[in-house]
Amino acid sequence: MELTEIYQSVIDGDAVRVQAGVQAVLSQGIQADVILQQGLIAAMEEVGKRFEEGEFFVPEMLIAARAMQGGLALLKPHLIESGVKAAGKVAIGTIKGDLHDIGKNLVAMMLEGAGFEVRDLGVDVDPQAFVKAVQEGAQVIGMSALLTTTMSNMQNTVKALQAAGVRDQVKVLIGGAPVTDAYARQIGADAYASDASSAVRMVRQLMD
Ligand code: B1M
Repeated sequence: MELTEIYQSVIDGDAVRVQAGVQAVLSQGIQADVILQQGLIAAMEEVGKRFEEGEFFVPEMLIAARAMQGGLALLKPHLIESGVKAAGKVAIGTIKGDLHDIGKNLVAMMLEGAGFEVRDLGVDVDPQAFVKAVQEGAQVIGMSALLTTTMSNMQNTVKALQAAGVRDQVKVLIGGAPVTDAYARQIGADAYASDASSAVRMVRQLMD
């Protein structure tokens, strides 16, 4: 088994083959961070590229992300053991009043695939839970909203971050179908991403 086969299996969304591949190369003595970078992360970059080019759609991206997560689960204990640092810490959630989580999960999976440590706060997330995540070390807050009726809770969260005195310790990224770049600027967020793949690009920029 070779790293290129893991790479291809992630793109194909073949979770069984990804896990078999990761196990095989680990037993060949290949280091976990090499498998992560050259197998899983490289493949998710390609998946993101194909999505942006209109070759892949949401189902293909979800299936690839799940296959990647299967491989990542096997690598995690080895990565922790070898002290490989995550690219950064992101806390993500769907805002208060909103239960839609498919897009948020996709963004979370793509961020994990890009090497970030992702804390998923779930759905219907209270502004104070985002504040707590920052106090516990999140460098980027990701908020997702699908409903126009409750998207104002994004602004309430930004205000809660300000009130708690942690706004300057964290970058805020927002997204979701009714959200726009102009809205991000209006409510004092740092960035907007229209899809999961550009969310990864934005988080990389925000961390720089
Ligand atoms: Co609801 N729903 N829904 N729904 N639902 C919408 C959003 C709606 C547009 C349908 C419609 O009327 N045409 C409408 C909202 C209208 C509006 O606000 N103007 C709506 C409504 C009204 C409702 C209810 C109020 C219905 C009711 O009960 N009367 C109710 C609300 C419940 C609540 O949240 N409190 C409700 C419930 C539900 C279900 C539970 C049945 C289900 C959700 C299941 C789940 O998520 N686990 C559901 C679904 C599936 C939808 C639609 C059909 C699909 C949403 C979806 O998953 N899209 C949706 C209609 C639609 O969008 N066409 C609809 C796929 C997903 C991959 O895309 O989430 O946009 P999306 O994520 C994208 C980008 O937006 C971006 O990246 C993702 C990947 O490319 N992105 C980010 C998302 N978050 C991001 C965060 C980022 C960056 C990018 O940074 C942090």
